[in-house]
Amino acid sequence: MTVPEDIYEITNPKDISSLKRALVNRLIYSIGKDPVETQERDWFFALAYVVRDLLTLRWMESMRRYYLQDAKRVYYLSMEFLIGRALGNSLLNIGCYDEFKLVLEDVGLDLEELAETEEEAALGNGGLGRLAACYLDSLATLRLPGFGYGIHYDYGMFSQRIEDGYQIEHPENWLRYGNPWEFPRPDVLYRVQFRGHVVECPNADGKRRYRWIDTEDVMAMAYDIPVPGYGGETVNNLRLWAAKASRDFELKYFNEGNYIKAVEEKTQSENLSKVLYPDDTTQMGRELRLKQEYFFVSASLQDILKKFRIDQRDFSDLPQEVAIQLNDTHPSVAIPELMRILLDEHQVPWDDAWAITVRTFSYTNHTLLPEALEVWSVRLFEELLPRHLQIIYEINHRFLTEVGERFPGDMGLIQRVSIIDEERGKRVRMAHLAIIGSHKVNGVAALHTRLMRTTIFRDFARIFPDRFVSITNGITPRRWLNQANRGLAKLITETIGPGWVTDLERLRQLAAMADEAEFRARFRAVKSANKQHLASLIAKRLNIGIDPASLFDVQIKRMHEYKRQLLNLLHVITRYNRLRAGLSQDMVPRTVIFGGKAAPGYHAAKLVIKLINDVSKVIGRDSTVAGLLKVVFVPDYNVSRAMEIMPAVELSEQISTAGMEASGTGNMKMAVNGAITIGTLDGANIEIREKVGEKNIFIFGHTAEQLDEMRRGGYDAWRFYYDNEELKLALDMISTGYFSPDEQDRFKPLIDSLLREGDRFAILADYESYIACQEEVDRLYLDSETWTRKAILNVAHSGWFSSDRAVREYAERIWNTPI
Ligand code: GL2
Repeated sequence: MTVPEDIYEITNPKDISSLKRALVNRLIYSIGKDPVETQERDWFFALAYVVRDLLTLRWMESMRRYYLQDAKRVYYLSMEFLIGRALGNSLLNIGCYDEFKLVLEDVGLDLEELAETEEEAALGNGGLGRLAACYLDSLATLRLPGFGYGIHYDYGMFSQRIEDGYQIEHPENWLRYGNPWEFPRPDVLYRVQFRGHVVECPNADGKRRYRWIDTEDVMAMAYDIPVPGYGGETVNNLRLWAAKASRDFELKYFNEGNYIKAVEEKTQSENLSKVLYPDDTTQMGRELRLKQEYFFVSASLQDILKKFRIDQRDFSDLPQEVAIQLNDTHPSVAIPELMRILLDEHQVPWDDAWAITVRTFSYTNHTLLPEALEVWSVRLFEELLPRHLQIIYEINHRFLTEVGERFPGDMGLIQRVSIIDEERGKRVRMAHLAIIGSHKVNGVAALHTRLMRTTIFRDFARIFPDRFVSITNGITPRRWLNQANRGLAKLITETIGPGWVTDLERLRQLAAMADEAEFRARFRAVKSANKQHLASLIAKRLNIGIDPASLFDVQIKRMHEYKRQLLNLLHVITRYNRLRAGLSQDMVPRTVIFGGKAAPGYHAAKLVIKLINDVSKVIGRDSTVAGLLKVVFVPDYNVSRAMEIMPAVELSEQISTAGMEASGTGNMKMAVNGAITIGTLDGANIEIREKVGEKNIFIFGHTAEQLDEMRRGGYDAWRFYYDNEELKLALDMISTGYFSPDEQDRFKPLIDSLLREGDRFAILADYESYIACQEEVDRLYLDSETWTRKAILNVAHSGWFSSDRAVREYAERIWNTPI
């Protein structure tokens, strides 16, 4: 059916009166509230519905366009999408922010305040999930038919409260009032099988055929969330799957007359999509997690193949029509799943099925940390996915045979590259499966990719020399500059025009402005306003006063030993000691801000949170350092908090142990917001240094190679302790209860991990150069003109870190969908 244009309620989104009418209509007819007695949340929902309406039309147009163009589709499979709040972003992307601001003013409401009532969609842990969200924004902005597939968790990332300095986790029921952005699709429903067993059936053509039968099934129901690109022309889709009980369960028990049991089973199977695992750096091998992975992969592949119109097309066309990106190994069971569908359901011969599969998939690796690499016990795999295990064995057998032929006699190689780890009680190595089943494997920064090829995946790089590529991460300038930092965005637009929002490299034009005193003053005024704003938020929410004129020194990210918040604290304590010793003349007043969640079971990381809070308390009470040093822990760090803090950062702490942070993306967000980085030669810091110039970044510490060498020669933690008086003092203060007089050995485990357990993260080795580097920071900050100049150069040279550049690279080098 064709729809006449004049039937649409809002034909011109710039027409304030029609927007207002739509808003009030939604309030009355969709929310069912009388405008005379509404709460802010009601208005928020009414507004969100109007905005969604505007998105929906564009969304349908985009889908029609893709259909007509018969464009190749890109599917981004990810267990996490850390999208955050959508209202502000959507309004800016479709270009109606100011119009809606006026409409709301008319009814006595403030848009910014209203936006605060939105629950944030925290469907991710950290960088990996946020990266997925940035890439969706870029896919839509670049007008690429790129779609996200993930899980519709009832509970996303937990909310963090700090009680007596300790992290307490609370479930975050983000769907409590419903999600106004999503369309539930009860009609888009797929069956996902688990358990059961495999039988071999004779086929008419004499070939063996396998059937997976007697399975326990769960249904996957789709929820669609529109993803607007900048400019509003293209709106793509993020489809999230929620688990629903299959009718089989119910029937079985209802037929037995056991109503309660039937309902109980229903709840059980729906638990599958209940909660996001809140740990991104350790793999626990839990059954529910593997079920979540297969659940969303199976539903997504069924959906992808349905859209490919599998029944009418030749499978060999699939890789020309479809690219599937695996965001880490979490969705890599998609490889045996596609094989299963092709082999068992469509009788495609193995070699053809395998060629199709490898050409369709590509895999992004996000970490080298061994404890984060996914492995599943063969026993669990066999129990849940018996047919997939068979297929994995066959993939492995064929692969190892080939390797054996190419590298005869190298038994060590065969063992090392096998998908099955035989050493620690048979386990399936998902990274090996992902590499073998993909045509491209990418790392997320240059160093990360190099280390991937030379360390953990060295053998694979030899076997598949062309398979490994590096695509450095990026961040969307829409959310992280245009939306988060309205002041700087305005200054930039006034200076170089608005084109930077979709072509971030244009920021380069600001480089010349760094030498102009007037521009520097304006730039400084923006930063200063942002700092004041943050200071007022901290005062309001935490009841802590911070000096907006002090240097804002910020480390915001997940709490992890390799990220070394503890090293930052050692600097804070050293600084405190120097100030108390009367050495304040070389030091600028500083506010050191921390924020980040620790995985609930990660004791060391949680203890660091407590230490930060205890140090903060002691320093806060000491009048001798008042006005010179302050430590603040901002609770519940999330996307919304990040958007408040990023614009106010002056010193960006990116101090991970070299070789351990695959890329980092907070480092990019802060640089583009005019912070100067203090960091190690790790992840994307290296590329930030390349782009902004080594004079405009503070680099310290050992390189990955140096640390490697140091470890091979035997790392002597005690030597660092005895050789540096200030380090010794700081460590002794922590371990003897200076900051925890109520429990003197509270932090002993942290100090033991450094001195007695080998200091895995080389905190002691980098202490001295970190402290020296921090002294340089102070010297530079005293010269505010030079500092500002460097900060401007950071903005000017951060354009390359746009996720538009990254997505373009994926399109050209991996998906074969050049723009
Ligand atoms: C991570 C890496 O630790 C981080 O360095 C990288 O920037 C992001 C995105 O590539 O991926 N890997 C990971 O598991 N999480 C990350 O943040 N959670």
